Amino acid sequence: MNINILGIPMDLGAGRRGVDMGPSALRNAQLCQRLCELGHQVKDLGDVPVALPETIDKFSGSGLDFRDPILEAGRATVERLRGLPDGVFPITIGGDHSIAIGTVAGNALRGSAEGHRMGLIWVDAHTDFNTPEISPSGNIHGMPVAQLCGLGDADLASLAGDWRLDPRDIVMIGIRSVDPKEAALVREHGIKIYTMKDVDQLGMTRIAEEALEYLSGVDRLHVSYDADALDPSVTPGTGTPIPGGLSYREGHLLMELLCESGRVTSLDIVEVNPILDDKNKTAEVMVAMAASLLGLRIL
Ligand code: 6HN
Ligand code: MN
Ligand code: MN
Ligand code: MN
Repeated sequence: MNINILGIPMDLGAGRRGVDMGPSALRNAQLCQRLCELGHQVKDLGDVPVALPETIDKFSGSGLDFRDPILEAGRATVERLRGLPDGVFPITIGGDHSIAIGTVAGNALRGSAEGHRMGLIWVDAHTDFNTPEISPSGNIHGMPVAQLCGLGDADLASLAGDWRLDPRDIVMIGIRSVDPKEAALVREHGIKIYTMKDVDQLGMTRIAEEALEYLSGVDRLHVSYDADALDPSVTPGTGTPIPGGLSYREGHLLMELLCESGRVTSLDIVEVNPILDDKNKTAEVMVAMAASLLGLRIL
C-alpha cells in the first residue's frame, strides 16, 4: 500500500502546551520505518504550517480561543488531503484532536466534489462533541466531532464545504469522560457509543464486529485514534488522561480486527504530548497501534 504521512503540529486546541511536538515524537518512534518494514511504500509529506501561540492573538476572530489559526491550519490540511492521488492511505499525525475537523473533511472530499459517505471510528476517552456554547473549557479539541456534524462554529464547520458527517455514521469506542451537556447532545444525535463499561462487558472482538456491521453502508472509513483512549499506564504522555482506559492488548486487538476487515481508508494519531511522557513511550505505543492497523497477516 502507498501510505502518506502528514504532520499537524497543533496545540492551539488543547489546554496544555507540548502536544504540538507529537509529530516529532511519532517520527522519532520510527513511524515510517515500522510501516516500511511491513512492506508498504511510505512517503512523509512533512508538516502543515501551524501558528505559534506566542506570535498571535488568542482571541482573534470569533471569541473562541485560537479559532482563526485553527481554521487556517484546517484549510491547509483539507487542501493537502484532497490533492492526494487515489489509492493513497493517509496517516495524519497530531497535534491535538482539533486537527480532526480538517482531516476527516479532507478525506471525505478526496476524489469527490460533493464528498463521500464517510464512516468515523472515534477511539477516545472523550466524545469530543462539545460546542462553543456548552463547552466547560472552551478548548476546540473537545469539539471536533460536533463541528464535523455541522454544529458549533459556522466557519469551522464549513472547512468541509457543504459536506457534513452524518451522526449515524459515527462509532465511538473507549468513552469514559463526557461533560454533562455534551452527553445530552451526543444522545440527541444518536451517536453509537461503546463506553469502557461496554468494553469490559462485551469485549473488543464483539465491539469491532458490531461497529463494522453498523458502518457497513459507508464508502470511506476513517479511524481517529486519541492516545488518551488507552489507559494512562500505557500512554502517560497525553494532556487529558482518564483512568480506566483500554489495555495495550484491547487497543491492538481493535486495530488488528479493523486491519482484517480491509475497510479502513485513513487514520489520525493525536494527543501525543512528549512533555508529559516517559521517554517517548506514548509515541512508541501509538506507532505500534498504527502498525497493527496496517499490518500484513503473517501467521
Ligand atoms: N481530547 N471534554 C473536555 C473538554 O475540554 O471539552 C476534554 C476534551 C478532551 C479532548 O482529548 O481530544
Ligand atoms: Mn479526543
Ligand atoms: Mn464515494
Ligand atoms: Mn480524548
